[in-house]
This record gives sequence, structure tokens and C-alpha cells, in this order.
Amino acid sequence: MGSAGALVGAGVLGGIGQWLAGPDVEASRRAIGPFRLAKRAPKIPAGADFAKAGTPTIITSNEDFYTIHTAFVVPRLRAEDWQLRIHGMVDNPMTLTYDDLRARPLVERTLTLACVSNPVGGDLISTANFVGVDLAEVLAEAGIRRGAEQLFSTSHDGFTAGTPIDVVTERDRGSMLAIGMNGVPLPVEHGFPVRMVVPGLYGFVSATKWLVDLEVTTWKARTPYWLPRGWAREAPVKTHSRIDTPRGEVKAGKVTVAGTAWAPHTGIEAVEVRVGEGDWQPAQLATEVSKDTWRMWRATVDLPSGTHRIACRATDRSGYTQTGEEAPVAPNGATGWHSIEVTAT
Ligand SMILES: Nc1nc2c(c(=O)[nH]1)N[C@H]1C(S)=C(S)[C@@H](COP(=O)(O)O)O[C@H]1N2
Ligand SMILES: [Mo]
Repeated sequence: MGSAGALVGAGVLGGIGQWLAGPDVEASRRAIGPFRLAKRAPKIPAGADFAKAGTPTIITSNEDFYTIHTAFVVPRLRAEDWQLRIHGMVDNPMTLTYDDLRARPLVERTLTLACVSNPVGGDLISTANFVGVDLAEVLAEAGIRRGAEQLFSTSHDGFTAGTPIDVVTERDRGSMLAIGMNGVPLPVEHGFPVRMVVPGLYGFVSATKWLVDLEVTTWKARTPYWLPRGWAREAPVKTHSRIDTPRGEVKAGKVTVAGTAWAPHTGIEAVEVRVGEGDWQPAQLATEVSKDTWRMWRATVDLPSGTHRIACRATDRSGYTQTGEEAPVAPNGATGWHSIEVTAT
């Protein structure tokens, strides 16, 4: 980690942050090599997207995966220097190194991650194949004591999140200490070397990047970063749908409307569309990948010439249908139906 190497990095990537932070993190990433997986994610089934009609693909590339963090300069931690302390209300406090994590059974899971700041119709949502260790298993080894309420996670840059202990310890939740993303070590901006991912919860309460400390504690004892800033303590991802196509002008007649719907860890049951104040009509759903991933849909609507507003709404597997009532993103996620205006000529 000589300063000369860091300066070269700054020149190549054009980031002063690299120069400020020093360690050659890309070299550390490159040295990691392929992961040996104990369990691969099921292959994405055929027909899981309507990308030809304009929906996203199920897997978002690492380049296109949305990025949100408070850090002005992205933390640059080398895997070989990384340690995770697990402590607080546990019987067996522990400290894990990167090699400790790699030596455990590595699982791969296809998971959709969403940001609470995503406005209706927004794109702060992506899906990746995450590789890592099962967090519930690690916490079971640590031995959670009675009375514990939150898993308080701290990033190298001081960001903190509080995740309900009953959620992260659920055996079938699939919470992870993730080290890989779409076949490679986590990109630096997505939390290298290790981050948390909890299916079904917004990132700000669960997806701590550049993770260095996990404290099992009560809600009273520790206050996560966003809580005093007007955001909620507990924040499951709200059921949503979005129209991805068409945009702008279309030819009058039969028009394909297509988009995305998500209800992470619950699953999507149905999507409906309507034109103007017309009846809701069912959309065709793409093949489901799992309840933890977004689901693509399409529908054909009849558009006479003129300007139309097209809206969509999703129903999840709990039977809940998205409310049309509009709520802002704070404190726990926007609500409302996404709609677009198209002109048919
Ligand atoms: N260290 C750190 N981790 C963080 C955040 C942050 O600001 N700092 N933001 C969280 C939020 S709000 C979201 S939505 C997700 C986004 O993860 P991504 O950038 O990989 O998409 O990271 C979470 N983890
Ligand atoms: Mo977020």
C-alpha cells in the first residue's frame, strides 16, 4: 500500500478519494479469485423477463445496480485487513476475518434490493446474485440473548443501521453477510469487502456496506443513522409496480405496456393496468424467480388517438393491493400508483 500505487490509482480512475484513502483496494479485490459455492442460486428460468418489451432483465449488472450511500469518499478497505466484530447481547462474541467468511459454506441468492427513497416510478431498485454466508447461522453461533431487539450494524465510514433481530434470525429469511455480487467480489461502491443484505427490508435498515461491527442490542441502547433524521425504525419494502414502457408517443391501436413489480420476501400475485378511469385489467406475469425478486409483467391495451394516462398496481401474495393513496418517501417508503402519459397518433 505504498503511496505511489495509490497515486497511480487516483490518476487512472480520476478519484481524489482513492488518493485520500490510500490502500490499493482494487488489488485486494483482484487477489480474491473465484468463490467456491456450497449452493448456487437456481438458474433464472426462461421467460422471467419481458426485456424485449422493455422491462429490465432480472439480474442488474454491477455497473447498472443503483448506488446509495452517505459516504462522500467511498471507504476503501482491503479484504486482508477486514475484521467483523460480533458482540453485545450474545453468548459467544466473535471476530471474523475475510478468510473466516470464505471458509464457511458460501451460498448464492438472487435478491432484489430497494431504497426507501425510491419515488413512485423510480429506479432505486435492482437485483443481483449475492454470494455470502447466511447471517442467521452466524448469529445462531453467536447465541442471541433474551431481550435482544436490534442488530446494530456499523460501517467503516460510521454509517449505522438497525435491523429487527427477529427478522435477521429467521431461518428462512435468507439474510446474508455478502462478499460477492454477480460472480465477482463486491464492487467497492457496493460495500467491498463485506456488506449485509436482508431480503424484504429497505437498504437503510439492513444493507450496511463496508460492514465492520455487529452489535446485538436493544432499540433503546443504540440509534441508527437515519432514525433521528426523519426515517422509520422498521421498514419492510412496500409492494410496488412500475411501468417501464411505453414512453411518450405510440401508434394508436393495440399497445404493449410492460413493467416491473416487487414485494420482496412476499412475492407478487398479480398486476393490473388501466387506461384513464377505465376498468383495471390483468397483466400477464413473467415466470417467477422467487418471492425475493422483482417480477416482470406486460399487458396489451387499446389506445385510440389522443392522450392517455396509463396506471398500474400490484397485488402481493399476502393479498394486499397497492393503495392509490400517495405518500412521500419519508418515513418508510412512498405509496401510490405509477402512471404515465402517452400520446397515441
Ligand atoms: N455504509 C453504508 N451502507 C449503506 C448505506 C450508507 O449510506 N452507508 N446506505 C444504505 C441504503 S439507504 C441503501 S438503499 C443501500 C444501497 O445499496 P447499494 O448502493 O449497493 O445499492 O445501502 C445501504 N447501506
Ligand atoms: Mo436507501
